[in-house]
Amino acid sequence: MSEPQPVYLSDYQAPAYRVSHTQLTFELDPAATKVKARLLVERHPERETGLPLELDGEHLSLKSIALDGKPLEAADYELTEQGLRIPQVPERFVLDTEVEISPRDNTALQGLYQSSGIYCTQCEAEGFRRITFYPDRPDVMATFSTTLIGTAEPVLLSNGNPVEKGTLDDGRHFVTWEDPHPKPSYLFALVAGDLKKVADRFTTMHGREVSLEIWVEEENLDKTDHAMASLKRAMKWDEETYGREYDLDLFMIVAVNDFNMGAMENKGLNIFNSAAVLTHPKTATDVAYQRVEGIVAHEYFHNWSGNRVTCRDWFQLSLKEGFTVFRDQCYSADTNSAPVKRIQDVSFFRTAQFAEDAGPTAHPIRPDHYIEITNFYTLTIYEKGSEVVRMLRNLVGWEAFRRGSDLYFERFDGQAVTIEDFVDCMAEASGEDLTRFMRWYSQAGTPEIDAHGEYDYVTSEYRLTLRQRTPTTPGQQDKQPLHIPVRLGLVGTKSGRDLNMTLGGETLGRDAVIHLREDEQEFLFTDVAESPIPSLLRHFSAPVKLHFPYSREDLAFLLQHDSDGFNRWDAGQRLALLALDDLIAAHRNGVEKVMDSRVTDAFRTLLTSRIDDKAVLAEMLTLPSEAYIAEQQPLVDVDAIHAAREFVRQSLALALRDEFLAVFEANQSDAPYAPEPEQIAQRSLKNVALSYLMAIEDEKGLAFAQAQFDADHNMTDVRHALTLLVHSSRDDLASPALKAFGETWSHDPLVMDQWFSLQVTRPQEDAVERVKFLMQHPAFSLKNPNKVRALIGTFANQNRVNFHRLDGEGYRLLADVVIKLNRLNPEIAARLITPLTRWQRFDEQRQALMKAELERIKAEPLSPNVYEVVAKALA
Ligand code: 0A1
Ligand code: ZN
Repeated sequence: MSEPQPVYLSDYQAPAYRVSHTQLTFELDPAATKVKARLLVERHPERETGLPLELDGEHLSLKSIALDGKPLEAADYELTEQGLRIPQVPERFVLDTEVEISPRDNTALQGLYQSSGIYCTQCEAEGFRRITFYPDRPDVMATFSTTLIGTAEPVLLSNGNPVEKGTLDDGRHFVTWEDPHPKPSYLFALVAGDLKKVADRFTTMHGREVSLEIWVEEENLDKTDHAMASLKRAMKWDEETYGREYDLDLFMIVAVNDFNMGAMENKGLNIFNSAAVLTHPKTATDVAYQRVEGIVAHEYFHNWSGNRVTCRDWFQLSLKEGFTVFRDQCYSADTNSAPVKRIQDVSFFRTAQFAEDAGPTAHPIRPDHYIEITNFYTLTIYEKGSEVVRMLRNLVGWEAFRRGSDLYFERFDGQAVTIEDFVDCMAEASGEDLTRFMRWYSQAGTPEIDAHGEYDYVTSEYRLTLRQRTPTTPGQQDKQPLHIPVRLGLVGTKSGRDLNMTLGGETLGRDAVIHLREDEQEFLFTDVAESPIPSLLRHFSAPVKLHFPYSREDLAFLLQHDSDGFNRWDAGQRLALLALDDLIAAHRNGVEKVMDSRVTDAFRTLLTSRIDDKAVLAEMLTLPSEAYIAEQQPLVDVDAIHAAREFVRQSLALALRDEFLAVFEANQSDAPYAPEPEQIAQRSLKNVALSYLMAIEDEKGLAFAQAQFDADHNMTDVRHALTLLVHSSRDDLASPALKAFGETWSHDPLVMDQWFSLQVTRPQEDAVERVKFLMQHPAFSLKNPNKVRALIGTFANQNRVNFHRLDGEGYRLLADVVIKLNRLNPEIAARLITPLTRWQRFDEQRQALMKAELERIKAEPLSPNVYEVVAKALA
């Protein structure tokens, strides 16, 4: 294979031809599906006449082709690996093609494929070209009419509304669907197979009735309630919050077992990874319930932010994804505990997105080139994109933001647009100058702010200096200063209250935002009544790293007194990190580890003071993860980090055993399971307490864990108890529990995913061997992305001590899987490599081992997906 070539944003041109209407007919067959396409094509008004027609097409076998009804001769067109080219076409014409494809053999899960016998499609980003010859780019928008012909299958679904159905002379069934909304090919979908539906209704803000349907395999009919309830809440929320109403008579969700991502927003026919729809108290954890709610909302919200207004090209991906993630985060915050949602989102973001931004695949929210677009469905495009939209909302204020959003949807309805178009609407609606703000979209890397402050007792002035720098990233040496909104308060060291802030004669109040726009700025607060400790970057007001020389006493103080719940939590995290730093150093130097009593005292206060929000308390009692601790270290020492964190957990458990016991006992409940915020909070607090007790394998803790497993009340509790047993040294308890669980749930793939994950996160030394052993399990399959993620992905990303084993076996295992998957499913293979791409962060010995595995992968004949990631990692 020749080296794959990048595509550049700067090369963008409007398409030479556009398609006004697309008519498709599918004769479904596992190995030989016939696809007939009739395209109504016309020259793009902005492009010159006489250009050739170029259609994308991959893995298609062309059976016939005709232009305006006349079959084309072989000399009239050219077929290549990438598609079909007709050098001479009229200004307007009808193109008919017929191709054959094999859904059964499609293991890449892009285009038309089969999942557990069900036909389904995934067309974003460039999957439609595996279905028929087409200008497969988002700025070509057409109305679609689709006829599905199936042998025995009565369920034949596509976008829009069903307009005709019946039986053909040969006994086959057909259904014709019409989608009146012009859409790009990536939003096309079809589903056919033995599925059952759960139906409901929604009345829109203007009184229109919409049928809601969730289609699943029969055995999952009892697992759709939560997704349906979430969908209705999301529809209502989008009307109330953004004034967005649904625009078809029918909205369908389909659950499939084999899916590369979480879900897909195809117009009127969202296709979901079954893991992102199905829930039942006995099979899904609280985390899964919340994930389902968020993803159902996310896909639904795309109907406007993505479908009605779409992206001009794939460089604009964050236009729809950043905005839609922001919308789903706000929705989840409104329906659950807002402070906890923010803590969890930020905690994940700072661990995973910061690592991406600091690694060899770092890219701006709007990249300027790519080899394979599926590699760009990243935390940067999605989550950092959302943080930037959040900053916009905060900069202009909610009301102007809403006006800007209305303007955006009105002005660009039915069009394919750019990130500038979106930001321009916000600037227009608010009157703000957002020119410098746009740099957030083009500059990669996480900005760092070095802050320091000085209080002058004589003048009562507080001088805060902020300096920003963005580290260089691959291909981007020079960084410009960004516009960084810093939300802050000055907490009085005497009163423990937020002090009034006056800046340049202007009263800001007790909680305000200051704007850092230059490399360095000084903020002089006057009339500061007492010496303050600054509480900076409240609510994580910008996606940056903030350095401030807080003492441990400062942090303990903020943990108690900060009026901002988010920063109170963050003060606790910073305090724990400082203690962990010392312990990591002690471990490396072979010195005895000593627990910092300030951390123990802070935890004691938390455990004994009355905090109303139990979910926030549970977060505060949770130490930073090993991955997040690693993020803070100049060089990652996985063993020292693990040892230090375990030492802190055990020291806390020993010192506060009775307090943890009391919290555990006070929060047990046998109320019927409900995925409601109060219950979820109570369970998480109880389970955090149990984790501490199990860190020292306390007798009572062990008994509680066993009893919680045996009680079999709900999956959250069962899974947590089982995980604690399996991660303990008590194989006598763990083995029978694991066996019983595996047997009970062998029929349920989503529960088996959890069974795999909790075993391969075991800290014990045999983890690599266990992964290999489980790969032979009948429930495992390399062809199923959920299984690969549950077993291999979880191991490589969450079992840090074992993945980074010094004999290199963890790395070798991952590389072996990547090499196999490269042929089966390049998209999943490319994603799986991530932990190996972070080799620069480790010691020389591990660096060498990791690079050797990357080189071994690189020597294979590679898909563009894997090639792009490996080439960047080794550049
Ligand atoms: N647009 C979907 C995510 C998605 C992207 C690519 C896919 O296949 C390659 C599948 C789904 C979303 O944001 O939910
Ligand atoms: Zn999305």
